[in-house]
Amino acid sequence: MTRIKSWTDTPSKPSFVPPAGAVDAHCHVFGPEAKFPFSPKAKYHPEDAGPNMLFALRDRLGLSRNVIVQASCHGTDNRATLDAIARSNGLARGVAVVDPDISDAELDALHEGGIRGVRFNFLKRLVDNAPRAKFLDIARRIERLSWHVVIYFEAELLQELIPFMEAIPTLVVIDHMGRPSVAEGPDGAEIQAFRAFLESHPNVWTKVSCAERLSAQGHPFDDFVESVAPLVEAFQDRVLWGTDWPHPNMQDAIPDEGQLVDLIPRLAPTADLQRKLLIDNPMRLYWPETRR
Ligand code: 0GY
Repeated sequence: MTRIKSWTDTPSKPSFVPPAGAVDAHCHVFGPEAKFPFSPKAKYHPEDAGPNMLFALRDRLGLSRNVIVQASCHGTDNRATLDAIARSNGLARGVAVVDPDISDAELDALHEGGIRGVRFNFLKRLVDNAPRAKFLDIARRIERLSWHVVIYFEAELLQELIPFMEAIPTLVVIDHMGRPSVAEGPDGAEIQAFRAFLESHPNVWTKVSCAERLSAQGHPFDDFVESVAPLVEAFQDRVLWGTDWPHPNMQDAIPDEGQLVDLIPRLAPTADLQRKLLIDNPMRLYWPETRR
């Protein structure tokens, strides 16, 4: 497999200055492979994108903290994610991917290492299978740690997954809004279906992220902004934002993170919304012990 480099070395400096304490609540690390090999089941083989690069990007963008989500290329070996968290001086926490037979002691060790959630991935191009009964078992096991579940699926699975998500006892966070089409604007069928789902499920949060994957138009992502800004307004206490750096597996239209940061004031036009999206909401989930 050819190694994929899915990020740019020279992101622009954003015009928008995030409020102090802003959290990038969806990003990943890859390797370094020599220390943390990729899973034999990985569907893509990235170049190394380690913690030093992530923290340099954080600083360049004017962000303060990271939530590192275990990427599918590392399977259920969370060592690269844990290593990055350990090097962050307390400024990163993470979301793990675990096997159903993980022991309680191993879950406790992940908690100690800064993990605050588990991810269930339903994308066929990223994982071989998504065993729902086993996922539910994991969800029940992590409840005692006050973790949450992060779910990644595509829009056509939304209705089918609702009973599964309703059976999850913890808070649920949906990656990238379950990848709706944004080409039709805020009244588009997939955006409306997702909005209805959030309205009827108060324990479900979402990440208003991945303009670069969801936009049919590309930069300046007007279709994404028009479709997603109403969700930020409507669900302002349940939205998170993230860069998705290093943009796993992207080979065309690799985004400039400076431009992604500049979407924030278009998605969340007031200082109040920006504070909720970038600080209050992610801090509540990932650093609940921090009194501000
Ligand atoms: C994302 C999106 C993707 C990949 C992964 O774990 C992963 O490999 O999440 C994707 O390919 O859409 O959220 O980073």
